[in-house]
Amino acid sequence: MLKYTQEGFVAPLDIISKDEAQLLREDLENAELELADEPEKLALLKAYPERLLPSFDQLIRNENLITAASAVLGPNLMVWSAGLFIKEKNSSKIVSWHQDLTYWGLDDDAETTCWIAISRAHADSGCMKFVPGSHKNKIVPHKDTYSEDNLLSRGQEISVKVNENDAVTAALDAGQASMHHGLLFHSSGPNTSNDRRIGSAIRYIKPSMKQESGDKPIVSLVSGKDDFGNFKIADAPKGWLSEEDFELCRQDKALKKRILL
Ligand SMILES: O=C(O)CCC(=O)C(=O)O
Repeated sequence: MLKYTQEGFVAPLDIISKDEAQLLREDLENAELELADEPEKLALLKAYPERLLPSFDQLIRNENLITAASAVLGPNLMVWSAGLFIKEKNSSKIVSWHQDLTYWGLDDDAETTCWIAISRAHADSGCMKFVPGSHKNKIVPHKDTYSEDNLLSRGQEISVKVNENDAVTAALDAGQASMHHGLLFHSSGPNTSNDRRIGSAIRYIKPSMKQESGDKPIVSLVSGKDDFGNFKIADAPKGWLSEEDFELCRQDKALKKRILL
């Protein structure tokens, strides 16, 4: 993991086959269809696929992902979030330059994101771009742009100069992942292709991390053990889109709304 230490990311990592990624996509798209008339539940599905679909619960526990995340964080791993970043075909949606750990209210940087492509994510479909070595910065100033085309909730953006020429494009085929440090400068452009770009951003943390507010959001314990009790460990989903799991997600969303910066 020398490259990760020096540059703050690695890509691409082969995680699952294209066929397995296609099965996940079908499961997700069936769920989207099922919830087409229920926007509140659809939003929860996008924020919490691993809580609502057993197939995504299996994904966050995938051996290849655990091996990659363990190489930087050690054997004990929790998943703090696995939200979906979806750019519809021919969409102008982007993600502005940002550092993930700016907003999450976590007390340390023992976190890594494995972003797994459920469909192809190349430059034309708006894959991520990383500035190598930028994770060696502390958190730099960000501003809220509230730009409509931004997939981030408030259009958060780094307000110091980011040199685009230094950026590296992380193209991924379906089933591949990138892994990036929580302080790395990263962004992504529009999807000019004729297919949806779907990715799950799986945030692995060490159990020693905690929310600065002292609150305990729900997490999945996916490897090893928790000796700290800083988070509420949730069970695997009760079923496919179960009401009980929706309720758990609702409660967690309300908590995070209060504690995220
Ligand atoms: O999906 C994207 O384009 C951006 C995702 C991202 O910023 C992240 O996973 O931290």
